[in-house]
Amino acid sequence: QFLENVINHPGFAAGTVTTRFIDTTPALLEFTKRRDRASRLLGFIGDVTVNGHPEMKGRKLPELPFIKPVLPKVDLATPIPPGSRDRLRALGPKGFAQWMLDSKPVLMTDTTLRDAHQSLFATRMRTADMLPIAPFYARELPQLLSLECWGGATFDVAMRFLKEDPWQRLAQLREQVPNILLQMLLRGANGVGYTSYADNVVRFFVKQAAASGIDLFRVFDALNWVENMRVSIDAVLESGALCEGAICYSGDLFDPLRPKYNLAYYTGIARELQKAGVHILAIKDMAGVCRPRAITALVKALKEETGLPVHFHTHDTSGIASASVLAAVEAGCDAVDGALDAMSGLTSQPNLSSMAAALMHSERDPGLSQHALHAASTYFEGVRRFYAPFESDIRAGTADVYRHEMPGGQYTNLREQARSLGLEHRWTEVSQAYADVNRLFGDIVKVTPTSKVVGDMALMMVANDLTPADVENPAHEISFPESVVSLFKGELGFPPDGFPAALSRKVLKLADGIAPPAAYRPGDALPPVDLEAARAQAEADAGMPLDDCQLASALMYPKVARDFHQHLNTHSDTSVLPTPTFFYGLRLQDEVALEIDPGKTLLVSLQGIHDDEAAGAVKVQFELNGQSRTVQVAKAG
Ligand code: 3PY
Ligand code: ZN
Repeated sequence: QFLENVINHPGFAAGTVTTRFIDTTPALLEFTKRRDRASRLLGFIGDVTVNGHPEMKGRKLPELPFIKPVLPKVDLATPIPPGSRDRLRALGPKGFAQWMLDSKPVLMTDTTLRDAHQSLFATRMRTADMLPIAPFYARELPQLLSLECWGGATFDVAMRFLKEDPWQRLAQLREQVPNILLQMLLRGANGVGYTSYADNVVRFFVKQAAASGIDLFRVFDALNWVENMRVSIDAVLESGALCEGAICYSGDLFDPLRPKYNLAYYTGIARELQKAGVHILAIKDMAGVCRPRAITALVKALKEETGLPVHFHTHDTSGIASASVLAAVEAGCDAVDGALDAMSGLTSQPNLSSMAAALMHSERDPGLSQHALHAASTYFEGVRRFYAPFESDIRAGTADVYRHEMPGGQYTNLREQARSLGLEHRWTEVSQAYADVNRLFGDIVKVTPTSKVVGDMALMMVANDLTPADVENPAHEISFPESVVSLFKGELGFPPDGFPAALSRKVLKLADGIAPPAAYRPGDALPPVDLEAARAQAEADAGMPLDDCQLASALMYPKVARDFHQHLNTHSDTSVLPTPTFFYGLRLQDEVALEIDPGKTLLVSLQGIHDDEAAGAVKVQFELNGQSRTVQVAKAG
């Protein structure tokens, strides 16, 4: 085909070609490239069809075929109404914050595209399931404050497990939703990772995220240490985006036996965040333990103390989180988070649509269309079925969350970790160990990445049948997980009262008389990364040139990014596959349309599967755009 292309090219026929003809005439290679991409995709589909998706190993597969999610009709020719993003553009971040304060209707953030699936099915929602509904959001739900759709665990999971580019997801959502603020969760100095990054890496990441479409950054620190948030806050402010400084809620405001997390603790952090220049304060109740009475007091105190708008985020693990959200609204909270019906409840956010309905005809009515919310939720009801194997087997809210205080966003991930270690049947012990570890560590804020450390330790204790007394006993030798050693070294920062000295000594194996490390900011101990040298290394690893966004991925997750880029090289961009095809392959006569480039579609159907015993392989026969194509797939294990 390549030779044919050369011979048929008018330049070749006219004898005007030079030695640079091939370089300057990329169309010659087009067929080869296209055929290549199609073959690689067929190879991937064939492999999943024959061997199953590696991510599905050991999971209970759903019944196939799926009922197609019902996508609400939207006329793409309808003009997109102005929304919060247009307001941000008109008013600037400070003016926008003032508008939030002035707004009578409560503002609502929909977390369906980030925290809801992170908390319900281990962050596995693929871009292919987000994009179809995006134009509907833009046209039918423009009253939303924001769509939380990026950051947190989505960045890592997109590349590591879904084999898709988080930056591409952001760009595509941005294109489809130009009018509503796109919001991300940023873990301060931990970026979207589980460790501290050099200051210039954090700044570089924020710059790319803002340039790629994030309007509202919710920034937190896993130990509520504002000093450790400054670099990221400054970077957000410099980008011109909205900066929401989050205070992580822990414990119980009114528990007299646990005075550490009292009102003064929270108002102190709020004052520091205000001084740091944030436009909005968030109360981030990552575990869903903020009771109605506590949120009422907290909202009032933070608003009184700072005069900043307050945005409340919680999880419904207890089953009664909406009571706290409605109490927050009643207390004057400016904005609240929820998820669409089908993606709400349990470890996810409380039900946005029901809370909006509860507020109807009050002066704080958010003004969202119930009809539109329902239609969008119906779509996600269908989408959620694709991910059934990733869901944990919880059916009801539980007051147990007040005991273990596990973040909703961590719950399904920790269960996943337990499963992979063969400990799922001992989940009750794991959750008790989680609570025990928190006490041993000095009752710390537990949110990514500190929550992961607590989780690692809890799993280790259950796996090795260790009691809290064993852990505390200086004579009982324990091999602590690496993440625990790193935490006690201060590599994620320090709680205001430090870590318990005796356990620090044991974890860090300090000789008598040697003091545990004094508080320091991890960023101060990390030299700046030479970005161009890092790019050269990452490009060599990936075997392709990387733009600034891809470099930011490699800086956050060198190995995950390398593996992902290698997946692209081997299979091409598998994010174009519909989710049932990606995870479950095709069944005989199934046909799918894959848009590999705008306007370029491959029609693929499965025609036959034939065992080739002698070769230990399977021949998978497809029809590709009307032509028969066979790929040979090696049989796994
Ligand atoms: C994350 O950091 O991913 C969280 O969701 C924390 O709550
Ligand atoms: Zn959350």
